[in-house]
Amino acid sequence: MDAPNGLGFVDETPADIKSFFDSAPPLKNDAEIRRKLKEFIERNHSSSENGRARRVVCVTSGGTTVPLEKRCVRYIDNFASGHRGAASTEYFLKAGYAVVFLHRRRTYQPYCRSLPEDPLLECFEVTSESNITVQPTHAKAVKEAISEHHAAVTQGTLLKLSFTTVFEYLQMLQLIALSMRSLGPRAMFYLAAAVSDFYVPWESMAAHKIQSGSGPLDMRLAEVPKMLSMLRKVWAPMAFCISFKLETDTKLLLEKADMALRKYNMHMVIANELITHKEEVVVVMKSGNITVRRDKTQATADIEDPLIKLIVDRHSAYISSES
Ligand code: 9Z3
Repeated sequence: MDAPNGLGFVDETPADIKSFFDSAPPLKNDAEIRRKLKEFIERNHSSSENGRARRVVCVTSGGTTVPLEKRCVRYIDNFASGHRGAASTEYFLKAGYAVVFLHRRRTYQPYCRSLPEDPLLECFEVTSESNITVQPTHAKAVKEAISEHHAAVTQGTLLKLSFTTVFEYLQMLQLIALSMRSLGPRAMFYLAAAVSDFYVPWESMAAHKIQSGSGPLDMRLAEVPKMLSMLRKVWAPMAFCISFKLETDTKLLLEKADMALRKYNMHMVIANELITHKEEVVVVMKSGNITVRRDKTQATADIEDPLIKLIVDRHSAYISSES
């Protein structure tokens, strides 16, 4: 057994994964993240909801960046606003789950989705020198956002952790998975973050801002090693694992989702197309596919509402089958 970053790799860790973690810049707030995770998992491990042991889901949200320079001025980004992750977090909390919300900094946050883009400036009004009030048009949304968020944080069922780069994301995912391992089948991973497929290895990255003026820039990107097999086989083998597959070409979508299901032994792969991802997804499972659609008769309905209901049902069946 060998353990870079103190994280407990096993001997059969593939070389590309080992070298990714070995060369990644260490997390700046590693000790604080570990402490928060330990407290969160310990608290929720022994707590219950409606007479059953509490379940814990790690929801990943937003896109990872790939820095092109160590003192980063430029980076490659991935499409994802974080809306799916933030909405799903709300529905998981409503269903009694504790949620580790691993999100890209400054993307959508749970309970703030219905607020305007610039909430502080639009929602509030200065009424006197020492008073600020909520504009009546936003009062309901602001009140709900504050009280529901406050309830989740004070009950200790929501832990928010943020990332920017693919290096931070994968190191944090590993830390979370290793700490959730003790929950067995009660743990779930819902991997909605859009993760970079290619990156510049830290050791071959320019230290300073890349200079222009000497013609086109040639850059070779390495493939980000696939961590889903590590998650399933080593980090948290009993957890219920759901990954997402995003494509722009309809013809490829289901085939690629099915391939991911089998190759990484996922319990579900949620297939979505870029232009319709808020309206329709296909949940791909070994037992068959189920299409989930947003209720179009209600303007404010989210697709995540029926989607999380389906997932919670399947997770319940999984827990029963494993215990
Ligand atoms: C997704 O497919 C998500 O559903 C979206 C959500 C990113 C479309 P928004 O955050 O969008 O609400 O704006 N996430 C996974 C995308 C991804 O990178 N999947 C990888 C792949 O398709 C597998 S891990 O290869």
